[in-house]
Amino acid sequence: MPPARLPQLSRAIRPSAKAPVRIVHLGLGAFHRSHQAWYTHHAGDAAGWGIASFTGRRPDAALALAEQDGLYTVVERADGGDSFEIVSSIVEAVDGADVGRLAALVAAPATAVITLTITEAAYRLGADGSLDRAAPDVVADLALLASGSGAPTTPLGRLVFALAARRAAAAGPLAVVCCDNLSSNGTVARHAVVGLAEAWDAGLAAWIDENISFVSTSVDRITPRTTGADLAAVEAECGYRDNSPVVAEPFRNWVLSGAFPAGRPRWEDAGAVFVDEIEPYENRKLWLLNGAHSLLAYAGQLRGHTTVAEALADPLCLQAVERFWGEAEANLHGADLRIPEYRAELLARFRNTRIAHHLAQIAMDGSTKLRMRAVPVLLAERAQGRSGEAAALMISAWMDFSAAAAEFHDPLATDVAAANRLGGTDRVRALLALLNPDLAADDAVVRLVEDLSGTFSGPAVQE
Ligand code: CS2
Repeated sequence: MPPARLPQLSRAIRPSAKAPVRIVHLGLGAFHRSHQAWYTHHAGDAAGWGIASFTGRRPDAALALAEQDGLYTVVERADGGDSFEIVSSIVEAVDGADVGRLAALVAAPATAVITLTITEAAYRLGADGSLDRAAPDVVADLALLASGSGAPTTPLGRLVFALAARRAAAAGPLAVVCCDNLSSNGTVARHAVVGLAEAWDAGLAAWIDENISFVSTSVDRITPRTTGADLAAVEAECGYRDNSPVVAEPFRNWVLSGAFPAGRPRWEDAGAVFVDEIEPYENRKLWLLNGAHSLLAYAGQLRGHTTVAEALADPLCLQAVERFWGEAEANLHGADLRIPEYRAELLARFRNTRIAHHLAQIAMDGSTKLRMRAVPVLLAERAQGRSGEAAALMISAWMDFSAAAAEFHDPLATDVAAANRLGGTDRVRALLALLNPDLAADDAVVRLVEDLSGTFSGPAVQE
């Protein structure tokens, strides 16, 4: 007999009716399910907080989840073994292209929170940190919004469209909670959303500014892409077929800062922390965890490694990470940051060989990520009269990788390819300009980055 599928199981595990939709999410992917949906499932008042989760570019994840009534298994993968749990906070899984449904839900007075995991690149920030109104998809969405002749296709275009519906319905304020790995992510989201709205309808932009609270958060849970073997493991252990399980490490962290004018779930019951000042926590996570990830992604692949754990076992990569952490730490200020413990914990998390976290996945969208992970540390080091060599090495590894990789996914891939054709110092300067114009104008930085080229490849490597 084939194993029972999750829809059959759903009747047994949902104690009563589904929770009402009070949260709308954009970016239905593995991380959303291992993080925000997990926290919502574990909130003390979870019965009152259902999530309607929308996909980004493709409908697939929504279709698979909808077939299972929104239910899925979280496989918590520790060094010592797996544990399995069914999460039921997603009550509606929707194709992101269904902008009508998005607008209806955002316009509903019961909706109190909109969470976002739309990727760092989706905020369409230029190297100066403001919305790039010339980006082709931003231009296309603005044309669609202005003519009213079709639905926007970018996550922010869809969000602005849906907020216009909330304004028209006079449904009142709510909170937008940015869960992407950007510093001051609430402020970034506000600038991007208001910037887009302004280019369409100044009245809407003013309404958003007054009524929408943009909450900043630091989110953390390593969640590699689910594989066929993970589906088989769930089936073998749990006795049912789940076509959308998600695998994550046991560690999780969520720090939030900002107002929730229409309420929120009791995420603190699940371990979320609410703070007044988020920047030190954000930078600790972005620089130490994500910074090391990006460094390993480029250095590790140049050295022939595939996963984070493999790269970290290479002394040259480990040394580069430790040095970068040294520079980052010198610029992290704040009480209770417990940096030595945090670093030790990170090494243990990265060394969890049961989590196959692929470097190729982390390497994507490097131009956007490095602006958050390497550039601030390098600028801070330079401002204090130091070289910033370890942060410069991350940038140099990214450049080497961009020239060598068979596949290079990046919103600026065309500009990166054009810069790579220049060669020599011009190439380094042009690539740096894509990350930060000030760095590109600093001859000492350009020289340093150029000199570091080749560190992770060829015989010139010094250990
Ligand atoms: C990673 C993150 O892909 C990446 O860029 O650095 O997804 C990282 O795994 C998460 O932020 C961990 O919380």
